[in-house]
Amino acid sequence: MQTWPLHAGYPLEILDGLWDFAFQEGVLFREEQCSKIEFHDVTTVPSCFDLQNICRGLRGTGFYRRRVRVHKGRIRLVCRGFGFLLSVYWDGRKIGESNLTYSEVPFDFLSEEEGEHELLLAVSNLYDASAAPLIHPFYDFYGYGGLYRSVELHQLPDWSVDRAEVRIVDAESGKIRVRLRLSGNLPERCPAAFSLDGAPFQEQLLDSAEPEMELQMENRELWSPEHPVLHTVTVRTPFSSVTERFGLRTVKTEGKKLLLNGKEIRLKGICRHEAHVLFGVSLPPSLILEDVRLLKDLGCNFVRCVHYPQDSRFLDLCDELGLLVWEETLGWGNPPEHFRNPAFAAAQKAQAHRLIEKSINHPSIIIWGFLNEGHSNSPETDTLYSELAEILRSARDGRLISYATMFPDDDRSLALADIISVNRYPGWYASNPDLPRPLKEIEAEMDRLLKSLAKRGFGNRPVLISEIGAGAIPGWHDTFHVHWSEEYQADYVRESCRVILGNPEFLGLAVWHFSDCRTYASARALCRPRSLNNKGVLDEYRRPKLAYDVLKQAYSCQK
Ligand code: ADA
Repeated sequence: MQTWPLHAGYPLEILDGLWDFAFQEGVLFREEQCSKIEFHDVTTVPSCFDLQNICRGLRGTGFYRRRVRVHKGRIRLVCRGFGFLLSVYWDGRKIGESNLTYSEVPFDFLSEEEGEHELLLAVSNLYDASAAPLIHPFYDFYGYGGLYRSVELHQLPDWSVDRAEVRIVDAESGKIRVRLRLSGNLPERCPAAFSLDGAPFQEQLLDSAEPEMELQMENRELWSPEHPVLHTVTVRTPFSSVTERFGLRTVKTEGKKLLLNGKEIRLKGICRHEAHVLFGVSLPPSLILEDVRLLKDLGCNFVRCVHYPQDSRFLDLCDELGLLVWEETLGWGNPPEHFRNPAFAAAQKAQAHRLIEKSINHPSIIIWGFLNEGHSNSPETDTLYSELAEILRSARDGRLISYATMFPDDDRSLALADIISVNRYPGWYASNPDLPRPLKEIEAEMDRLLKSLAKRGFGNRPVLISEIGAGAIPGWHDTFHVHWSEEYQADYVRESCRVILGNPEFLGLAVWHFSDCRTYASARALCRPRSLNNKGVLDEYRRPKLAYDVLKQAYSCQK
């Protein structure tokens, strides 16, 4: 399915559909395997191979093969999302590899001949800290293998305009700066024409080393969750054109407040893994749309996209239907030893750059995050935390930087964050499980947290509770409202909203979690029944638990 931006002027094929497929268990892909593979199966792209009969739940390498017909010249293959380690072969020749699990990655190369060619993609879902350092088996979400999202084949002209990145210079007056990303054999001066919101094209001659232009919008309507007004800019060059969609809006903090278009806004949010038990992390478009509708129905104005870069189709819909978004790099509870691994740091930084490139024009994204619950109280994490904050901040695009910490009392990097985001589960992972009223822990912990942050000098920063929640087994009811009952979860969500939204010291919250989703049974047998993280207000098939209506009620009462 096509997402923004739209490309024109050259052939672009989306290679979704049936591909030849073979799977080798337990084997991390090696070059010499390539020619010896026998293909007896087929699979669909996109999908997770380890959800399919042939290799369900297994770890190894999946080989995808198909033939494509192309011109002689520049080719770009775009893989919009895969896990974990991808190698790309063209007529048996390696053209690239990537370990940026969940990122959108382009591979540029030359086709020497016009005609049919063999494309082979090898994708491994084996855990390997040096080859695929971003993902680890202790993460609390299932690591699926495969080509999760579409693969695209761009037959590029001699030179092309690939992206037009829009920076808002002044939202009120409608002044924007458009920076082009060009590729190929560029002339020194690029003739270009641009059109805003479909108006007649205007010509410009650009310096290809600095292809930037400042433009003035006629229609200056602002984007907001209530009025998600979107604009377009089309940039035409002699052989290609690109149309980007964007919104005019400002986001900044003022003391403890978040201002959207100059007005204070509080965040009523939820965390969402892009996952479903039947589809893994390869969601069909109808389900993505349904998820966005459910988020709107809940009364959310904010979604924290956990814990990796998300499908552009979801982000497109957040732009269109008006949801504020937090998007982050892949990470989960990473300990100091990961920070000592240069491959981990390099992949994190590369993924942050990819995040910017992919998502730069989404007005819905207001926060860029990284490294969920990394061990940010350890000195060994300092460097990478500041490097990631710097990369994301350098995009200078009116977004805020944050990361979810679980060490608010001794976190070393809080000064880097525009918004202090804390994950907390008082009364669920109760400090005193014998307490007859564990829900009381919520208010006590929130008060304690604010005091502790103030004591550490962060009393004047916005504070977001980036996770809070309780598990419930769908359909399990209990008159005592004990842990795991739908009743306890509903009480928990009600109390969390009362305490957090009722206290203006908090910017808001993102309830953990949208829907139940798969994690590992083995390591977490005692706290992850059904092998799912059961803290969804919806179950794994998007059926509401009691907490759904409670949350909806809490969010609809709060302006
Ligand atoms: C953490 C983590 C989540 C999830 C949650 C839980 O805060 O960030 O991914 O694991 O805990 O359910 O305990």
